[in-house]
Amino acid sequence: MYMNETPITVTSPLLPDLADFNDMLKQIWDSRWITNNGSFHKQLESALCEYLKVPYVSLFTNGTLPLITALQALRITGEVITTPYSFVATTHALWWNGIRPVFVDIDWNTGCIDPNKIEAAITSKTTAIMPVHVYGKPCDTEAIQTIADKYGLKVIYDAAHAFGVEVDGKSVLHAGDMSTLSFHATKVFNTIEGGAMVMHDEQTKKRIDYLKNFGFAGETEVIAPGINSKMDEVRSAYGLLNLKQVDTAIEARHQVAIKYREALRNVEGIEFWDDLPGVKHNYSYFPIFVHQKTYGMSRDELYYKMKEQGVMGRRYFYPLISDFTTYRGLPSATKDNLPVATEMAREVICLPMHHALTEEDVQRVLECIIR
Ligand code: T4K
Repeated sequence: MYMNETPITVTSPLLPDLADFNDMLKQIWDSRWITNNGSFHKQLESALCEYLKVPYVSLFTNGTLPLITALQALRITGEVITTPYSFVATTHALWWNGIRPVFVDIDWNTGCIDPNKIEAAITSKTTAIMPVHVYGKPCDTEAIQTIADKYGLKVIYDAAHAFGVEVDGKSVLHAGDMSTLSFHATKVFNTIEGGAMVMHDEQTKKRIDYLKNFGFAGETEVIAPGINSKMDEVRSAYGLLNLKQVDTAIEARHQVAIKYREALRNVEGIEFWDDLPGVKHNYSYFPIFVHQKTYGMSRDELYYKMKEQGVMGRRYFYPLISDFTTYRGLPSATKDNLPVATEMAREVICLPMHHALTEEDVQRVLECIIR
């Protein structure tokens, strides 16, 4: 029935006003300073510190390179405990550092790594834990830190989805040794491509700034085999404009979440999460879990039915990272070791969720699911 209508995609980028962006481009052109810690880069770093309520932010060109760089900066080696229920970049960052990923199962109530299962996975080679605040749901950071302290492990959070998320008024980005963000086009806050690392002290900020600039600590000094991951002035300017409208965008997402929850609450066989008490959410994703037996249709049947109607939900995160050819041979990659993650990956569909969804869009999505 909707074949001729515009597809409703899982997300849609938040775009700055073009005239405002043009004004900023003019300033960049006039200054002739287009990258390498320029004026808009500095402004965006300090604006993000203020918005995210954190002391130090280092901008990157995407959300994958700060993960790779964090592991380098902390000299992580051997084995790292991580989650299979994430975007593949999380585990790739370990592999690129020659580190062996050790997958630990997740908690059904959040999709995040289950702290109760971490200790059993620790060996003499374990040096760190890399959890993910998946969908922006905060991990149990206290429990994870307790384990890390007990065994002397570092904690690097992949907070790619957790822009602006707070627990009891405090940013989740304070947890662990470092956190990384993605500002990809598909994220709540985007700089087209982009990302950042959040750290807690000035020394680390300095070191990370060196590492993302080839390791240069001055004109003639290189302190480590660094990489090039500097955000340019054009994207920094774009980010400054988007930051001004991100709260409005998050509130629009919140309203969509309210409508989805109201309509789906009594649909048998469809499960979703409510907001967690004390948590400021960013509504970056809206996952539902399709219980085939009670819903009467499998996740994939519903997924393809939605697609036929032009409703482009996505199966984030299916397949599990541990099921990809690169990783499935690892001892921790078995279904027996990862029963919750395996079930979640089999049942999940992320519904369209973004700031520009109209009432009509929301109804079109819901009509596919409610029969
Ligand atoms: N850690 C985690 C936990 C992550 O989720 C990610 C990235 C990373 C690390 C790494 O961060 P980055 O290095 O990417 O900064 C997307 C994104 O490319 C990826 O950033 C994201 N996670 C992942 C979950 O999703 P795809 O392949 O699903 O995106 P794509 O191109 O299919 O886009 C999805 C939909 O968004 C489209 O159907 C329509 C809409 N869209 C997309 C783009 C790019 C637009 O409307 N306009 C656009 O320009 O991976």
